[in-house]
Amino acid sequence: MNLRILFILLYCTCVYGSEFCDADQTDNSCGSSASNSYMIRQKYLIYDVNPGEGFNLRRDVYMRMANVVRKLNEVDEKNNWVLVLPPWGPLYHWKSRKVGFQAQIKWEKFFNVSSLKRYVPVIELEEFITENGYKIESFYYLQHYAEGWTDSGWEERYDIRDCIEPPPYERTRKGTFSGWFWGYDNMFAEKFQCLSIQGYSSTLASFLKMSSASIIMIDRAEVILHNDFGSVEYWTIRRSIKFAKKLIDIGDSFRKFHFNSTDENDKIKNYDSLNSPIKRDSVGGPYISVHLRRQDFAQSRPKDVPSISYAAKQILKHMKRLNLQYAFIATDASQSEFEELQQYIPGAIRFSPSFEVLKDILDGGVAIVDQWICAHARYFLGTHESTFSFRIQEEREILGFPVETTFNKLCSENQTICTQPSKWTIAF
Ligand SMILES: Nc1nc2c(ncn2[C@@H]2O[C@H](COP(=O)(O)OP(=O)(O)OP(=O)(O)O)[C@@H](O)[C@H]2O)c(=O)[nH]1
Ligand SMILES: [Mg+2]
Repeated sequence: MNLRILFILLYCTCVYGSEFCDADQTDNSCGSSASNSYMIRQKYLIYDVNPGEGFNLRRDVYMRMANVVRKLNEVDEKNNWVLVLPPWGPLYHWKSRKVGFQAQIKWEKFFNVSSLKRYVPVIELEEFITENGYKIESFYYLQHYAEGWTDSGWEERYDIRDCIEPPPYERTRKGTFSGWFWGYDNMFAEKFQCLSIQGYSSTLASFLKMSSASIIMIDRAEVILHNDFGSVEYWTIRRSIKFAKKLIDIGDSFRKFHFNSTDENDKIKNYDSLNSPIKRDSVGGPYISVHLRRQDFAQSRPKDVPSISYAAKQILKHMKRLNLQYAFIATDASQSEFEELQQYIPGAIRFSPSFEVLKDILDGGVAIVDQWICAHARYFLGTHESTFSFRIQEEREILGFPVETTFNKLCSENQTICTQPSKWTIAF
């Protein structure tokens, strides 16, 4: 063994414990005994996000994690990495109590899982448990650095560190770690560490590549940044996130019934490819769509979110200019707020599912149907910096709408300057 390898092995043992290997190590002494040069081992990355984050930011974190697994599969020839999809719920905004407790929901309820697999291997947590049981070998709780940036500013780095805040996981009497695993009480981690990290999907991939564990979980995955926001890769991942067919069908029926809007009538393209260029010649249905974010968002950002009457004034102005009779309103507004809006705009319509439909598609499904209908309109107006609005803008990009019909927002009467949203377009 030459000195360099000896040094690296000592380094790995000291810094990470014996579970880590030198990334370049080629013999089989590191890792599970099952691993040898003829066998590709299955490795799993499970992840979770800060419990306070909403549905739409979580979808963005999925993209960052999908990219981690994609990168691992590109560089790690010995293992086949699979991303485990964390079940949905409970989420703060999913308040329809009458449909029961909205938790442990599979991705297939909202998304087309076969389409996700076009970018990266994924498996639902429930199926993962059926196949592999409840044990997580290594758990990393992501955090920033206690001391902040270094003298040279922000730089890419990672280190196992003491936890800055007490994490919501506890050592059990058996020496394992328990915590909130989406309500799966039997789940546990054998090893638990806090990982300070500043970096991108690739940074996390470099760290994970060195682990010999087969089942790894990270929490607070939102700490990781996109490698290249808005790049070709970004849009390839984004385009693999298609909605569940049932939700698309509900959205399409609504469009047809209320606006006689079909892809054919409205010259809307559905690009199947994940990376083909976009033509931007879709026309969209004969209605304006608006994402009118209320509730917590309106309360916490009174300077950015208009009153109902001021929102109505702006919507009407655009309807007149575009010669449109109908306004589809996606909103979390109360019924009384919506009725107030309808007094100003008689052509305002929202999607209100029957109890049977709501029970089936849940609050997450209603949000997706709202986004789908907004995405197919002739013109879209969003709410300032709402992640819900951003997801609609992306959907419209994928459908090939002209940029000027998408990146628009409602202004608040409390703003002196109302800058329109950044144009995060598919450009390649
Ligand atoms: N059905 C429906 N639900 C909505 C609408 N707007 C907000 N919501 C609900 O509120 C949640 C919004 O939360 P986020 O996904 O965090 O988006 P955001 O709060 O607008 O944006 P950020 O907090 O900046 O991330 C959604 O997931 C929905 O549950 C809407 O137009 N229609
Ligand atoms: Mg939110």
